[in-house]
Amino acid sequence: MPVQRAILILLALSCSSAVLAWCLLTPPPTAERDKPAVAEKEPHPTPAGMVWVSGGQFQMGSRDGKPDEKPVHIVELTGFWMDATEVTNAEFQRFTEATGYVTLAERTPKREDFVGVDTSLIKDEDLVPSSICFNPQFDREMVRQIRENPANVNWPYHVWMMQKGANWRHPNGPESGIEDRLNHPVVHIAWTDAVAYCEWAGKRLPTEAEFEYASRGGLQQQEYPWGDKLQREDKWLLNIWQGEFPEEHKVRDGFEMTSPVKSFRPNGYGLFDISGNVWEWCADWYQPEYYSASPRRDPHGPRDSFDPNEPGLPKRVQRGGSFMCNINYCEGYRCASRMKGEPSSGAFHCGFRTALSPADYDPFTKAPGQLTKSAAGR
Ligand SMILES: [Ca+2]
Ligand SMILES: [Ca+2]
Repeated sequence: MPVQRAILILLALSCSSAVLAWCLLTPPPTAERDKPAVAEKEPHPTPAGMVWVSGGQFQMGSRDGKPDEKPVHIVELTGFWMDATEVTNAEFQRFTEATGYVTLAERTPKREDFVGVDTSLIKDEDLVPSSICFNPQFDREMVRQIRENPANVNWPYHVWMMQKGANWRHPNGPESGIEDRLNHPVVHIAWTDAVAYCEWAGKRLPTEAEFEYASRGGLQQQEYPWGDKLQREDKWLLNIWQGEFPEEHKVRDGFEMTSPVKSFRPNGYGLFDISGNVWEWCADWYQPEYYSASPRRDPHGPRDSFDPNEPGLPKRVQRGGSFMCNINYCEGYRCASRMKGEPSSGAFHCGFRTALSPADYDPFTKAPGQLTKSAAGR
């Protein structure tokens, strides 16, 4: 599979490896609720399908988390609206029907699309539309042997595959469809695709700080959107993977892959699946040490990206984890957990939700996606 885009995705699917970050002035975790820095009332009627997240300050990052989650630092945010759910197949279908937009996974890649690899190694038959899926036929013995060495942090790469014909209309390949998944989150969405949807809808992707603030639902320095325990009385509160990944999939939460949005209770801000179900793109570039330099007020991420695992390859932030996340794999569903992905790559567990600032409200009401009743009714 000498396709760089596939490699980029596979690398992005792994958890962040060890990178240097400083632990400075780390406040102790508390169960206090965040206090608004400035009392902000919702300035306009709530857009359909969104919730108002009042501005305030919070402790971003994790004292005990991975290096790129440190240091914990105070961030102050202006209020914003955020979609209550991940963008669904039905919503994305309205967008493509209105615009004729074709996602990157549906387009035939060209050799020149693959930068930094020997394109002569790419076979003609591999230059077909495709996207990343889980490979249930992965070599279990090989994966077991690789995992015996803790230094092999890239072992998850061996359980993914480039699936020809996989895209948002066909999540598992050409034989699959979305007719019975219209209320599931759209998947196989590249960052570029998500931005195109946002522009049509008159909205934008959330910043990484907005996503974490929203994910915490008003709680302070808790592991999950509802508190510090993953389960409540043995009940699963989100769609992730139960069992030892990747050999054992117990599906205790009832969903082997995506779940219909709103299948689980929302967090304190009324946001559904802000942890689990599918990964969600953020606007920011990714840099593991950004927290050491982040501005306090409304941070928008670094000017460019840097991933020490793949220097020179651009990466945007992904948040929230997916139905593939597990405690022995990535724990992407923790509020502070960070992920990154190459912007032209999607996968069968990657989607997004949108945000909107009060300052953009008037242009939003005039956006193409809001001028039709069906689009406004999300
Ligand atoms: Ca599940
Ligand atoms: Ca999610």
